[in-house]
Amino acid sequence: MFQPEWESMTRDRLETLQLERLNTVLRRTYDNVSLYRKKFDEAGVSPRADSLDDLANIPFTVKDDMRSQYPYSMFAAPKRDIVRVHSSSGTTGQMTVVGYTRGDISSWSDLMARTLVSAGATPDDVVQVAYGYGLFTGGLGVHYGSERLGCVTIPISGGNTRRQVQVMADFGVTVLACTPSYSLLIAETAAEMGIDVRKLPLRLGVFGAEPWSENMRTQVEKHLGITAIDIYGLSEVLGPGVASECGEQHGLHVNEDHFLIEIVDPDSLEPLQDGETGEVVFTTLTKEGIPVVRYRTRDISRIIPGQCACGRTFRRMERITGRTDDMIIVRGVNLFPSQIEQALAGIPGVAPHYQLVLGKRGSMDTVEVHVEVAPELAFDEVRELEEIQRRVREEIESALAVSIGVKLVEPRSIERSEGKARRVLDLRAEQEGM
Ligand code: DLL
Repeated sequence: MFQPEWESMTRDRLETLQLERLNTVLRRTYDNVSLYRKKFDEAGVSPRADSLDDLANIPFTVKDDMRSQYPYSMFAAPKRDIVRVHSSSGTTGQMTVVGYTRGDISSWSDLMARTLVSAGATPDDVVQVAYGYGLFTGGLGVHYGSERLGCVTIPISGGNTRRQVQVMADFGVTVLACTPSYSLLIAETAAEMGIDVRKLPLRLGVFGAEPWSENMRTQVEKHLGITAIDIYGLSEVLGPGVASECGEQHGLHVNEDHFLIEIVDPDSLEPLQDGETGEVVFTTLTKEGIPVVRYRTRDISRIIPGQCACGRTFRRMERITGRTDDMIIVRGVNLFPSQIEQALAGIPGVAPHYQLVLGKRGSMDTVEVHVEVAPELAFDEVRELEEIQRRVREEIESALAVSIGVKLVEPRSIERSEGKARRVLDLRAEQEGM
């Protein structure tokens, strides 16, 4: 399923294909979705591109556009052609619905098979799909790709972590698919059950759906004894299968035959060059049910310049550092939870479990990092704890140029997640006026 005829295309051929597909999508959205027709007309642009550069004149699409069209008005295919819906996982506000035609499900399955292959999976693998099944795209997305590749596919979904461990051990699981934070909970639970995951046949993890740092990867690889691969996607654009790492573990190849990627300045919205960091914007090139044009993801990344050693020519997106809406501003300094995670790297005595707690003192916003101490450390070793606390504070200050309160908390006291971890706990509304 490595498809060199697609994945290793020359830039010229790829751009010719992209332009052809882009024109089909522009026409399709203009003709079938009133929101796009209105946006294009108001901006005075025709649904036609003579070159890929013309994309820069086309209006963006944002989450609120999708919300305003809830549930079905963004669909570009008649309802009788839609065979599946999913929904975005946003925790606040109106949810958004995305629809897939039979053709969409087929290309999604192919893209997910491609994702698994580039991660290093083969039809001989046994894949435990511990992403949630349901409206979330993770479970069914990976499931269809795994079946398409021909793996033994275990649709266990998220949760019931002891059973995850049992199944992993009994069924000879070789590939685990879940969020990176959940993989650590599975490893912790296995240890409690007296099972050493590192001694099991498990060899590969396909992890995504939440931001994670290089440090977290090191922890996951160490605790599970596997290679951990980063996979990325979002429901508005497809679900998983938009971009993923190859064995080089150096950037996520964007499936550029199906998606156009742009990086734009989040303030001016001007397109940025390869190498420059900004907001990721996608245009789908093959979706039928719900094509999107210049969708602003709010994810922050950059294109890594240059070719990958694996032979794929699709450009690589650097791991997502955070989302514009997860960004915290502390005394004028912008920071993302994943930067804190990275700063905790290599400090002995702390576990990779942390949370940023936002509060209020009077009218002042406060922020404090809660970090778990490693289980092997005695929590009553006051001197040692003080020393760790000092180091954490110093590391954060030197990496991020801002000083933040640090509180060490007991092992396992930070809430574990079976899906996306909650890295920011916002208590400001509760503490208002305290
Ligand atoms: O999380 C799709 C997915 C499922 C991706 C399984 C990978 C694996 P949503 O629920 O719509 O879709 O959330 C999309 O999650 O905009 C990012 O902010 C974040 N995200 C997804 N993958 C990664 C990743 C799925 N590898 C939102 N690294 C996106 C960092 C990620 N953030």
